[in-house]
Amino acid sequence: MLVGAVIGKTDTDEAEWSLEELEALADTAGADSVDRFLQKRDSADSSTYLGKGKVKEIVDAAAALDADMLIFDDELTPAQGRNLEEMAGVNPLAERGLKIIDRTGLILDIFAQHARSAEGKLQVELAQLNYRLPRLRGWGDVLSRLGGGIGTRGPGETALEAERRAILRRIQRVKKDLEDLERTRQVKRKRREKTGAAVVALVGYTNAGKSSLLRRLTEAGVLVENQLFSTLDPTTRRLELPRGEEVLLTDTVGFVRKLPHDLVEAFRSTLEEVREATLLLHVVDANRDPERQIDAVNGVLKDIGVTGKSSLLVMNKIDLLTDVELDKIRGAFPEAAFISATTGEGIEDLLERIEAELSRLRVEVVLEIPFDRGGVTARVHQVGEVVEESYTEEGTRLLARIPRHRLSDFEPYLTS
Ligand SMILES: Nc1nc2c(ncn2[C@@H]2O[C@H](COP(=O)(O)OP(=O)(O)OP(=O)(O)O)[C@@H](O)[C@H]2O)c(=O)[nH]1
Ligand SMILES: [Mg+2]
Repeated sequence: MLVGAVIGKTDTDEAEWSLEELEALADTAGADSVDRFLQKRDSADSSTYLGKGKVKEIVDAAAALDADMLIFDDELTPAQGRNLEEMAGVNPLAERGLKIIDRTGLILDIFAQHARSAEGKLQVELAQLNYRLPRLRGWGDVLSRLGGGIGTRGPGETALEAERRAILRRIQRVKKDLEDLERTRQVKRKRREKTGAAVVALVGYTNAGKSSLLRRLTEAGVLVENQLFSTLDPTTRRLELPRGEEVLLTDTVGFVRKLPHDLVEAFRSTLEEVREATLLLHVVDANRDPERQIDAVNGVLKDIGVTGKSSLLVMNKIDLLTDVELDKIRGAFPEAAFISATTGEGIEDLLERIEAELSRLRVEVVLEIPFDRGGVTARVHQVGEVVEESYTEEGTRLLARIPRHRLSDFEPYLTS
C-alpha cells in the first residue's frame, strides 16, 4: 500500500502525481500496489509522519487487504520508521508484521538491482550503508533485556554496536575503492578533453528515452528498457554532426523527484559528467506530463549544483501523440526540438540544433601564434573552427571560433 501526504503548501495534484511516480517505482522494484492513501496535514508528524489515528486506519486497511508492506512517499526519519514499525506490529524475530519502506529505501533497492559496473555497485552500496547506519534497529533491546543486568553491556547491545562498527568499516573501504575508480575516470576525462570535442550530456526524467536517443544517434548498443533507472552507468559515444564536427554524447542516470540525498552524494562522480558538459540535452517524454518531468529534473540539477548551463529541450516519443496533442505541446514549448527516438522523426533537425547551439557557445577570436609553437596551432584546429589562416613574419595568424570554456587555454596568443 502506498502512503503519501499533502503537507503544508504542496498542492494535492502534486502529491497525487508523486504517488503515481511512487507506484511506478514500486512496480519497477517488483511490488504490486493494492491501494493508496493520501492525507492532508499542516506539517509532518515528527513521530509517526502521519497522525496516529490515520496510521492505525491504514494498518487496519492493509491487514484487511492482506498487504505485505506500506511504502511511504517521503524519506522517514529513523524515529518515524521505528514508531511506524511498532504500530505495524513489525517483529523480525517472530517474522511478522507489515513491512515499512520509504521512498528512499525503495529507490535504493531499484538502484541496487540495476547497478552493473563496479563503480555503480559501490556507489549504490555506499548510499545504502549511509542510509542504514542511523536506522540500525534496536532489536538488540530485546536481547539485552534477556541477557544484561543493570550497568552491564547486554549481548544485544553488543551485537548492535558490532554491526555499527562493521558498517562504518565497510563505508571507509567503499569510499576508498570509489576514490581509486574516480581517479581512473578522471584520467579518461582528461584524455577526452584533449581531443577537444564538446561533451553533450543527455539528462532527463527516468524512462524519457535518453538511452534510446543515444542509440538512435550513435547506433551504440546501450541498454534500453521500459523500466525506471535502467541506466546507472554513464556511457559515452562519439557523434558526428551534419557539418562534420565530432562531439561526445553521454548518457546518464535518470532523475525522479526527491532523489535521495545519499544517492546523489554517492553518484557525485557520475553526475560530474553532467557538470562538465558543454551542452545538456534535456529529454522529456512528451506523452507524460512534460511540465512535471521538467520541474523534477530541474530540481535535481539544482541539487547537484548544475545551474546556468546551456540546454536544449528535447520532446521525445511524439509518435505516441495525435496531431492535435502535438500542436498543443508545440505551442507550449516553442523552443523545444520534437523527436521520436523510435521512428527517427525529427532527428536531423535535432542534430542541426545541437550544431547551432554549440556554435553559439563559441567566440570568434584572432590568435597570433609564433612558428615555434606549432602545437598550439594544431590545438586550435582541434578544439575550434579555423575560419582563416594566414602567415606573418612572426608566426601564424588565425581567425578562429573557439568554445567559450576553452578560451583561457589560448590566453597568451589572443590579440586585442
Ligand atoms: N513510442 C516510443 N517509445 C520510446 C521512444 N523513445 C523511447 N521509448 C521507449 O521508452 C522506454 C524507455 O526508454 P529508455 O531509452 O530506456 O529511457 P531512459 O531515459 O534511458 O530511461 P532510464 O535509463 O531508465 O532513466 C523504452 O521502452 C523505449 O523503447 C519514442 O520515441 N517513442
Ligand atoms: Mg537509460
